Amino acid sequence: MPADDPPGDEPADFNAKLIARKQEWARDGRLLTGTTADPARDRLPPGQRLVKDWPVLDLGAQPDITPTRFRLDIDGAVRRPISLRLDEFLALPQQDSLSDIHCVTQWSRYDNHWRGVASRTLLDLVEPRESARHVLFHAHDGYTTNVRLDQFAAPDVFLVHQWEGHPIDRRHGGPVRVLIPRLYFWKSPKWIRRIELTTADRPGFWETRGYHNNADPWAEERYG
Ligand SMILES: Nc1nc2c(c(=O)[nH]1)N[C@H]1C(S)=C(S)[C@@H](COP(=O)(O)O)O[C@H]1N2
Ligand SMILES: [Mo]
Repeated sequence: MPADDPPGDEPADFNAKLIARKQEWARDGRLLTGTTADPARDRLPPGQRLVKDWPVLDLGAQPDITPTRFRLDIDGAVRRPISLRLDEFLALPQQDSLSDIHCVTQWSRYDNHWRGVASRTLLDLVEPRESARHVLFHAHDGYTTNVRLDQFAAPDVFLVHQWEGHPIDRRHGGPVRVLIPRLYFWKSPKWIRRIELTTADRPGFWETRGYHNNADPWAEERYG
């Protein structure tokens, strides 16, 4: 652990060794195959291998978000900011979805069954301003990650609370995490706390540590 408090938004309680190793990977361009693939034809992105289990990866804090502690704020460049309790979130229209996971550390997992609220449903509630172009996600462990608003608004993007018919457990970001299946999985924050719509792009935790801002697995946008 660093001697000084981490600045600003950064996690107070994180795995410094893991972060240093992943930053080294980015510096060295580890795992790059130098090829690209067509998502319409190639289900498995370049340089990925399939796993059957579901690995756990995070900064090491794994906060315990009880229903009492749960809050989901969606604010920033919106006309109607909202702040939802867990019961209010669960009372929104729910959808089932099926998608694959692609993690930048090279594992992919096919056919995950999810249940949750579509990003579209949430965006319709908050009414983004015309100036809104980007999204910055803030999680309970201090983690942040950024995507473009059109990437968040895609029809396969959900805030999920069930995986394979069961509540998502704490290690995987329960009670509620974001799911953006067509980007590397670091763009899918666990223990989501706040979704901030912005006019300017603000890079998140890994994006400021050598990881690609866009993170398309088929273009192998691992680092950059
Ligand atoms: N809040 C939060 N979300 C996070 C992370 C994190 O450290 N904190 N790690 C990201 C990374 S790097 C990955 S690969 C995935 C891993 O999710 P999993 O542990 O459910 O497989 O979560 C992403 N979302
Ligand atoms: Mo990751």
